Amino acid sequence: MSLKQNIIMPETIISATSKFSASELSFEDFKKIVINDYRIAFESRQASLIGRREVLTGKAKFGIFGDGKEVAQLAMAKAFRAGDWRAGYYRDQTFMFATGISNLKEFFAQLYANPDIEKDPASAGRQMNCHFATRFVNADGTWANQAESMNCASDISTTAGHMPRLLGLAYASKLYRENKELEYLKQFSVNGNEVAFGTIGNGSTSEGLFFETFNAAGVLQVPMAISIWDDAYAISVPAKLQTTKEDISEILKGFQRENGTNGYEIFKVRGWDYVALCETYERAIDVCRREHVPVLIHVTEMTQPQGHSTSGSHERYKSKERLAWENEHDCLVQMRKWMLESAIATEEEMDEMEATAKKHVREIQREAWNDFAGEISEEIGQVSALIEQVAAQGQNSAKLKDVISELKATIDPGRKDAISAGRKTLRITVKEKLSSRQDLVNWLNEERVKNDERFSSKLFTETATSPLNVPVVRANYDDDAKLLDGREILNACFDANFDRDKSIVAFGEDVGAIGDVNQGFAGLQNKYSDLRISDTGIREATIIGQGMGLAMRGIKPIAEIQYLDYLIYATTVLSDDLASLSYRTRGGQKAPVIVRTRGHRLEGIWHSGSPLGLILNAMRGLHICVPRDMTQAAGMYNTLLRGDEPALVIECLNGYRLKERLPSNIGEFTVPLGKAEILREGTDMTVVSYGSTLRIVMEAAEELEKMGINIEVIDPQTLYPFDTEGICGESLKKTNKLLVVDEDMPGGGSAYILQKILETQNGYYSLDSQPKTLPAREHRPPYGTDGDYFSKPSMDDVIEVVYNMMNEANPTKYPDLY
Ligand SMILES: Cc1ncc(C[n+]2csc(CCOP(=O)(O)OP(=O)(O)O)c2C)c(N)n1
Ligand SMILES: [Mg+2]
Repeated sequence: MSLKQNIIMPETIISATSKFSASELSFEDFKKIVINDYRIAFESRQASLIGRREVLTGKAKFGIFGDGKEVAQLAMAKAFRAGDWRAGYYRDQTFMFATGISNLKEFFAQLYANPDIEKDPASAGRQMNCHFATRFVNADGTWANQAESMNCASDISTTAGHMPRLLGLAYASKLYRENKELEYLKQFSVNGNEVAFGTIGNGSTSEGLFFETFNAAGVLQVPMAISIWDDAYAISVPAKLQTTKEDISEILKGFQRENGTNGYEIFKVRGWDYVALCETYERAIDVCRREHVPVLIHVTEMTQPQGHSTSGSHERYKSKERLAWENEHDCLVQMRKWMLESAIATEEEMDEMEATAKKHVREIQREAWNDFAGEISEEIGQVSALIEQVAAQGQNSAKLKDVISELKATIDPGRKDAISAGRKTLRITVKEKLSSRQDLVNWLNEERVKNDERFSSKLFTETATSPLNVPVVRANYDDDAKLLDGREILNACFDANFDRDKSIVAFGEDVGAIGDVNQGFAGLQNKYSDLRISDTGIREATIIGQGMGLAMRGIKPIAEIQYLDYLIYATTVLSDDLASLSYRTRGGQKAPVIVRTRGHRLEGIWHSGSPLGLILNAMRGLHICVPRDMTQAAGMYNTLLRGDEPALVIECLNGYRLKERLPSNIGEFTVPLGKAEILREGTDMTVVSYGSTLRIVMEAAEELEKMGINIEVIDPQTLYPFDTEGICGESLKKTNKLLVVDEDMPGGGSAYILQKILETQNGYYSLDSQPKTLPAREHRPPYGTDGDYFSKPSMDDVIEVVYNMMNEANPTKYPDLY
């Protein structure tokens, strides 16, 4: 029997890395492919070894690597096609090298935190090493062609945090396959044939996000392929303390699809068995792609040759026996052994290849370091020369010489050192008027602009199609405009938008069949199909993830969270993933999800929340819209659906049955983001409020008028961006008094507004009395009308706070109330 017959040659080896068809593949060709695979894995291992050393010698700050996981990733790469997606975690460098999505040079650039997009396209130095991403937003803001490229959603460090988004990436393929109206979006999909590959560590499967995603994908039957890299540990905590029965695929067996049921195809394979891995991936991905069935590939017996990360050593917590077992079952050791036994290469050939690979990786690492350090060294040179000139011209040359020598003595200096030396020089010479000092100031100013771009840019993608650039269209009203319930106004708005743009979808709990709990979507599923308006399980985190994945793939999702109080269940996805996406890729990726929810006062502890402080602090990177009524909400949806940045819209829970006039251009008019509106002009005090408290403030204004107090009421409409024209600050110039009313906790949303008005808008300089906030009490609102009255700001409260501020300023005119 020939060797060729002895060796099973998986189809995937043939199709992924060569043009050959199975029948044409000779043993020589096969050998070449395997040897090339081994070289990729070996180079990847070298990158891990060198990477760790670079951290331990101080050139890089932290390192986490894919050693011990290489061979499975070769197999996964073979099954990966153009148009496919990966959402994974920090162990996947070998997959990235094998597919060509990334390379060694970029790997090292990111390790050093090189802020140049060209050098680290994944994150421009913003993310820790092995956090991968492809850039699918072009420099001009347009979408790259995703159907033709291999795609990688930007990784995050939170374990399992990427899973909800993986669901959405897979769900997009389902919509592209089943909804023929989407065929015009050719740059995103070819008939939904794409698979979304996910990777996750064994320990991270303990997270709720993993289980939530897993179940949702089984329900939705989406082409999602989850690989679990199982090395039996999660840092120091062994499988025994992580997973029931210490075996994740064993306990997930109930998800296996059976005749006539939905569910998964589940595979289990050892992480050092190259042939079995290639076969498994070929079979698993084939069924996933063709049938749109989610698959689980549990890859066991993986190792960590260097331990978890550079933060510690695994000798501390692994037994000698375990360490010895890991040495023996190292996937490279096993693959090498198999190659020798199968006569794919001789020992000498392997040795030679390894020596060349080692040298190659070393060279690339040096180049990456020189790229990074070279630029900084130039800046050090520039600042040193400038400081030298200041020293030569002024009175402080001795001190400045120390600054320069300290700078020059710094080992592996960063930009921080250059800038800090310049700033120190300015402090030392604060009393000197020197032209050279001005040169230094100019240089620092120029560098500040560059460093702002490097380190602080692109919280939003800021493309030409940003919602901030959507033209303002005023709402028009016919003379006989209908007076409708607020929910009907929204319904008309959604109807018009779904009709206009076939890529819009909406989903959430009770959104489909009944058209949401307040009937904003009533009747629209029947009209537009359940591919566009659909129900989901009770799974807030993956509702947002579903939205994220869709939005990344060119579909425009409205992802609904039933009540604002339940947004907290989705906070990890909103905060860690969605809000940081543009920033962490420096504008290379976007996910314009519109999160729709309803909140503020209604009834009880979990249906009356208004946690704007939490939202504003956790979700910078989303626009935060707080419409006072449904018409304003409709205008905001019209804006957001024409833009391409993520946003949260919080409708007023108690506003759906209040009557509003229907604009004749309900699907067209837009409410611009960041545009505050003066609802009532006044001269005595500026009162800023938003959402449900605005109506109370307006009612209080009537009463106050009768008491001779004339308040100006301003609705910022969006809290992020906040009043970009400074209308609040301008108003203070007239009234000199400021009150902010909301129903968040003290120091929450109202404190944010104070900071914006007093500091950003310089409102402080216009005040003649202490600015005040009138928020809710520090506990959540109890159930019932009295619970609301005694814990949230009431009309009485607003009147009294305003009156007392007037009383303090002029007690004669406004005597004590009581
Ligand atoms: C939400 C969250 N909790 C904790 C951590 C800290 N942490 C980083 S990696 C890790 C272990 C992950 O183990 P596993 O999923 O098995 O992956 P492995 O590193 O073993 O490949 C932990 C606890 C984190 N990054 N995110
Ligand atoms: Mg693990």
